[in-house]
Amino acid sequence: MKFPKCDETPLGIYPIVDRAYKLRPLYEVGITTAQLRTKDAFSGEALEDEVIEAIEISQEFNARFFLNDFWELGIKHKAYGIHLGQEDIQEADVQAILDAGIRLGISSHTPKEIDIALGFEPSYLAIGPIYEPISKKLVYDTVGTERLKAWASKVDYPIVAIGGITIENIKHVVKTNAASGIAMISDVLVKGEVSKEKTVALMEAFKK
Ligand code: 3NM
Repeated sequence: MKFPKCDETPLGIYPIVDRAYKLRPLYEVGITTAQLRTKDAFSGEALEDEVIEAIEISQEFNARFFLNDFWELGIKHKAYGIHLGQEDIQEADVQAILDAGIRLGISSHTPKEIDIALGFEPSYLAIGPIYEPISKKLVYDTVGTERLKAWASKVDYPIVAIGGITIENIKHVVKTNAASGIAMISDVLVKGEVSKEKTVALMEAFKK
C-alpha cells in the first residue's frame, strides 16, 4: 500500500493524550509528534469538535498529529496521521486512508502482529508493551529492550516503542537505538494534566 513517510526527523517523545487541550503545552516545550486517544470519552458532535480542536492546535505548531481510531474523522479533517490497533486495522477502510494521503501507524505486540502490520506498509510500526503498561491493561507479555532490538532490526520502518516507559527506564529504550519515537501516556502527566517539566526531562533523555 505504501503510506506516506513521517519526514526525516525522528518522531521523538510521542505523548498520547485524551483531550485536545493537553496538546498545546506539549507543543510549547517542543514536542513534534502526538496522538489524541479519547476512546469512549466523546461521541458525535463533541468528538468531532475535539478532533477539530486537536488538528487546529497541531497545525499551529506544525506538529505531526495522529488520531487514534477515528479514521473517518481523521480523513474528513485532514489529520497528519491515523493510529490503529490490530483489530481496528481489520475493520477500517485502509484504502480510504491511503487515498486521502494520510499517514498510518499500527500497533503490534508479537512477531505475527508485526508481519500483519507490515503488510499495510505503514508510516511507522509501534511495538509494545516494552514494560508493564501503566495506563492500560494488556493481554500481551512485555517485550523488553532485547526483543525490541531484535524485532526492530528486521524491520525497515520507523519504530515507536510504547508501554510503561518513564523517565526512570527511558534510557534503556534510547540505548537500543531501535526507536524513532517513544510513546507514553502516563509519564508526561502529573495528576492527569500535562507536566512541561516531565516532558522536557523525557525529551532530554531521548536526545542522549
Ligand atoms: N498501547 P503508559 S501500551 C496505549 O503496547 C498503549 O500497544 C500499548 O501507556 C501497546 O505510557 C499502551 O501509561 C499504554 O504505559 C501506554
